[in-house]
Amino acid sequence: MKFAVVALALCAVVACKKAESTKKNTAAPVTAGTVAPDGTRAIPIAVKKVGYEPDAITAKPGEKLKLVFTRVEDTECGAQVKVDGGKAVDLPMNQPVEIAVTAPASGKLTFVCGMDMMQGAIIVGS
Ligand SMILES: [Cu+2]
Repeated sequence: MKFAVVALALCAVVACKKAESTKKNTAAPVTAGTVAPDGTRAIPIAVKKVGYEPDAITAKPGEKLKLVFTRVEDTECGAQVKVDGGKAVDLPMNQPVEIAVTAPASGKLTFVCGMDMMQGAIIVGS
């Protein structure tokens, strides 16, 4: 129990720092990725202590995406990810975990850590 409280406190500190740096990252959203023959775009996302890299990804309305999360740094915070308010998915260390999503018609689709602290978003542009 005590450990959980400490982990949560650490997580809050990281999330706080992250909130500041997110503003910078959002200015240059990632448009890259590998497009499969069926049109699905795979986007590698590294899960680090400071958050998701990239944490802002632009997509076309309704675009089919495959988010490939890889937890590369051992952080309690990044051990699980929830995409678009879905259920928490475990992210083992250094093991890519693919999550298929469809970009919304407009606005954004967010992904967060198991504790709703680290955040990233798929941002729909034209
Ligand atoms: Cu967290």
